[in-house]
Amino acid sequence: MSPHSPKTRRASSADTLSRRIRNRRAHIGVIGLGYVGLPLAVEFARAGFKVTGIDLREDRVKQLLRGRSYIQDVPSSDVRDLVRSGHLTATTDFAALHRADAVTICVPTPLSKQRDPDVSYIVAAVDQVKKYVHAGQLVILESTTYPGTTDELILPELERTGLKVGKDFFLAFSPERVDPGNTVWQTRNTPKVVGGVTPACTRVAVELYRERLENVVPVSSTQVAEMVKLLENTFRSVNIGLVNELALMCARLKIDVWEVIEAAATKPFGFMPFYPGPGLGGHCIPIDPFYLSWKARASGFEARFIELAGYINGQMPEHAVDLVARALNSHNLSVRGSRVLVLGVAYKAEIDDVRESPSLDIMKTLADRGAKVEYSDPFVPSLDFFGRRMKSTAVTPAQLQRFDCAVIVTAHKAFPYGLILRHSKSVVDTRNALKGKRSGKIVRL
Ligand code: SAJ
Repeated sequence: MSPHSPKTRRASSADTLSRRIRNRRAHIGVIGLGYVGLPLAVEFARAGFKVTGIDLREDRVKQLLRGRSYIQDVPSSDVRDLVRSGHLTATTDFAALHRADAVTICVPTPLSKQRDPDVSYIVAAVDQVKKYVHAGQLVILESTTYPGTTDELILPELERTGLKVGKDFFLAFSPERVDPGNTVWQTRNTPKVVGGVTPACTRVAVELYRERLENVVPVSSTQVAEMVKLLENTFRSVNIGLVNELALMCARLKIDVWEVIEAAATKPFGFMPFYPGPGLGGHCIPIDPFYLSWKARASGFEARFIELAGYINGQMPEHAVDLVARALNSHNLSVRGSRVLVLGVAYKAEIDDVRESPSLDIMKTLADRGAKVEYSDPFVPSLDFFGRRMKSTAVTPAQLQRFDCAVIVTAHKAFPYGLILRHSKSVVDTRNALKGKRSGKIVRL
């Protein structure tokens, strides 16, 4: 084969990049330093790569350069050591991508007000990437999005530079699988699915991740990789919707749904327990499935499970408020004028993130119906609640006695549940946190 044939030239870009990856000479850019991007940047830096994190938020960049982490799962000591050693740096300037051999995009993918995918953060990131994309560079999108985003939205923009994918630059999708607060499964040991636009794209992306991550799973295309993530999160949303509907059924049938699920979970095969709750929080499960149903609708298909699960899960905060109303009514009180303490505002236990938290919906509905609402959350000392600065109320006997009802919305381990039951007039338990406790004060979901 002549040294100048296209095959040789094509291999030279991929081989050059592979070599730079193998000898850790590759410089990695990570766009978006949130709960996905920062752990990823730290892992690549720990592997010995020079990593430049890029974020629009100057406060985050400054904190990182001072060796401080703002992500619960990333210790500040790690950031400090990696910044000191020169393996990790951060900037708001995208020009840093000029020297990047690999760029990962880890930006938010929320829903618009019309509940359609909002890919504006991806578009803004790609507008920057395409200024600096060069021969031998690998670009990977990690943000959860609808199947087709990488090939339909990113690829054309990057090829508009005249560079050819799979020959000059390489493009892949690899879904993030971060479970905030999970101390067992973290970025390094969670299997990583990767799909490239071309086989060469898949190969170099797999090689990069394999330098640090324990288990990298190549798939045949970016669409497959995009769809894998949406299946994972739709699976959760639909199953949570199923048990939430079961909870509403069991309430009418006077059956303890928690006992039903606990007994069903003894089945050693073919069953996976999910638990009812006051609603779905976080920036993934309540949102990602609607990226899939939007894409399905665009191709003339109605994703009914997704829509139905979204409807049922969306009803749960209102159901929790109805339970509070029932608890108050049993003391001849109405919601209007009653004092209610919401226990837990993070969207799930043991974390500090309040995004899309059902607690906020519950607090808003209670306040709209005239209740005087306070909250307590050991992970959230203060909260900006519809323009009102709120502080977490301490859970003490004296404080509990100030309220007509306490509602457990996020069951942090740190809550003193015995004390809460003893000193509250009534307790609504939406998380089975008072499992096994018998008291006329308790109203259970
Ligand atoms: N929830 C229930 N019942 C359940 C499980 C969860 O009501 O049985 C609620 C939670 O309280 C929370 C919401 O659903 O409000 C989301 O819970 P989650 O456990 O899915 O938490 P996330 O969104 O932080 O993490 C998920 C990952 N979780 C797990 O795999 C356990 C995973 O789906 C994704 O890797 C990640 O989001 C993501 O980024 O997509």
